[in-house]
This record gives sequence, structure tokens and C-alpha cells, in this order.
Amino acid sequence: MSRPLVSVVMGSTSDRRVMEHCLKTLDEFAISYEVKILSAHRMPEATLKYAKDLVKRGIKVVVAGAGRAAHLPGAIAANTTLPVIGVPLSSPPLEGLDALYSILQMPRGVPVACMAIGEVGARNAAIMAAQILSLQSSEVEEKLRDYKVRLARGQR
Ligand code: RP5
Repeated sequence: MSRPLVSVVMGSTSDRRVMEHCLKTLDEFAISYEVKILSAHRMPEATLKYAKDLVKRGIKVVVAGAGRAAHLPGAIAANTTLPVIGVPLSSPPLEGLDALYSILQMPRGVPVACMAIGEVGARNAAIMAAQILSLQSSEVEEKLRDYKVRLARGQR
């Protein structure tokens, strides 16, 4: 795969199963990506360094999936100028509402684009990343147009 344009970050290996929906969708759009397990709480310094280096490494969009207190998307957004798309992930006992509120309620000046909880959010995060990249890529834009046609025919 060529140089990654999208960074897909998740807070734990336990997030991987759901975030696979994001990776699969990026594959469908032939978008290059890298995958990182990073925790804002368990690996705060590595997370900070990773976020700060993203622009110079040529990454264009970040997708960050996290559950529970879900500070990962916000911690990355605080340390990069790139767009960050957050995916709230479900875990007991609050089943993702905790992560949803955490990602949604970013303070003024530090936005994170918050997707739906779980698999739908993971898939939509990849489509949102494709939409951002399509601003500078006619190939991705064409793939998105084809996808809209398939959506209208009932394919999800
Ligand atoms: C969050 O805590 C992770 O994103 C994950 O969704 C959740 C549970 O992590 P583990 O305890 O399974 O590693 O930080």
C-alpha cells in the first residue's frame, strides 16, 4: 500500500473488531491508511508525540475510535491541525453513551467530528474520511459517486 493518508487510531486492542469496519471501508475506497493502538490515558506521551508528528508525516485525516471516557479523539485533536473523526465504541455498563457524550462534547475551538456508536460509526468514519480526501482527489470523488448509486439500489 502507498504512503498512508488516513490514520486509524484506537484506544485498545479490544476496539479492533469494531474498527475493522472502518478499515474494510477504506479498502473499498482504495484509500491508504495506517493503524495504531494508542491510549490517551495509558500511553499519554506516545499519544502526544504521535499527534504532533501527523502533519509532517503526510497524514491528511485521523479516525479515532475509543470507548468509555474516550479521550483519545480529543487528545489527538488538541495536538494537530488535521480533521479528527471520532468513533464512540460500546462497552458495559453504559454501552457507548459515555463515549458518545465524551466525543460529542468537545470544548469550543477543538472540534472532533463525532460519528454514531459502534459499527455504523466506524463505517461512516471511513466514508467521511473519503469525503474529506475527495476535495483533492477526483478518483476518490468518483468512487463516492459510484457508492451513492449503489446506496440508492439498496447496498449499504
Ligand atoms: C478505552 O477503554 C478503549 O478505547 C476501549 O474501548 C475501552 C476498554 O479498553 P480495554 O480495557 O479493553 O483495554 O480506552
